[in-house]
Amino acid sequence: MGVLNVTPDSFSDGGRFTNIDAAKRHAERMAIEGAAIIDVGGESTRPGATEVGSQQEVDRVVPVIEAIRGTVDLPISIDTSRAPVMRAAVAAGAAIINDVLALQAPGSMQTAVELGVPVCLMHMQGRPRTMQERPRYEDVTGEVLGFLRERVAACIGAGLAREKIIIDPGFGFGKTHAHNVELLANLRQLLDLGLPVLVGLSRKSTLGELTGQTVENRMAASLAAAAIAVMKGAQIVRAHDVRETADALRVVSAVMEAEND
Ligand code: YH5
Repeated sequence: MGVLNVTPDSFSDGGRFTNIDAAKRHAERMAIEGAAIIDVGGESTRPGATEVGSQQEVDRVVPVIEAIRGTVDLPISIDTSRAPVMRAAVAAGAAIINDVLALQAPGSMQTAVELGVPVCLMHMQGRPRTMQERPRYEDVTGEVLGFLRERVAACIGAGLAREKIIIDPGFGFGKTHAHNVELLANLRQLLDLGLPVLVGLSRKSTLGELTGQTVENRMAASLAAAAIAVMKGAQIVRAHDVRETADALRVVSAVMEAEND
């Protein structure tokens, strides 16, 4: 899954066109480099990020989805928690909902059920603005697994087919660096739910903490983390550096396929 961040638009039509065109070219590049899904996001979920309105989020993502739908032959996921954005994005051509709030926002569960597309349910402790203040767990992996089990049950209860659910432990979302490392080490526990696991570790601050590298110099750390996650059973890897991640995961896949019994 290649990350396509839709940056805030400039006010001029010229600036807007340039942003949409740049996003389109980036999506095309990720497709060539081996992405299987393009993840379009119009609101920053980074710690401390300020929220934009739903309409503003729609205005950012819809033109980009429309622009890439024709030219890139890959499923597009929409990284959003808001029902109106889910509706507009799916109407524009998105085929997957990627929700860091696991369909807990008002109206989002019903909307996802109605839209009938696959959904990624992610774990987060707290909410983006404050989630990194003092994350606390008795047993991080057990608590993440318990939360995801409850959300999966709630979604199935609301009418979403089990076959349409993907789960994600939410690295960096209300977790200390130690929590993130523990969660990655114990990722196999999430396979208990019998659903595909998606991970997003690319460039995240735990990798900065482990290596001392700035965000633009975390590729090697991100590739190591992606390889570990897939060896522990992850099926989808959300990544910024698609070509390098695809190469790293080709090596992992070959070794996994060669393992005896
Ligand atoms: C995720 O894990 N993450 S947005 C902080 C960084 C670097 C990267 C510099 N959306 C996930 O990528 N969706 C995001 O520090 C996601 N899983 C799913 N399903 C955060 C991000 C990032 C944040």
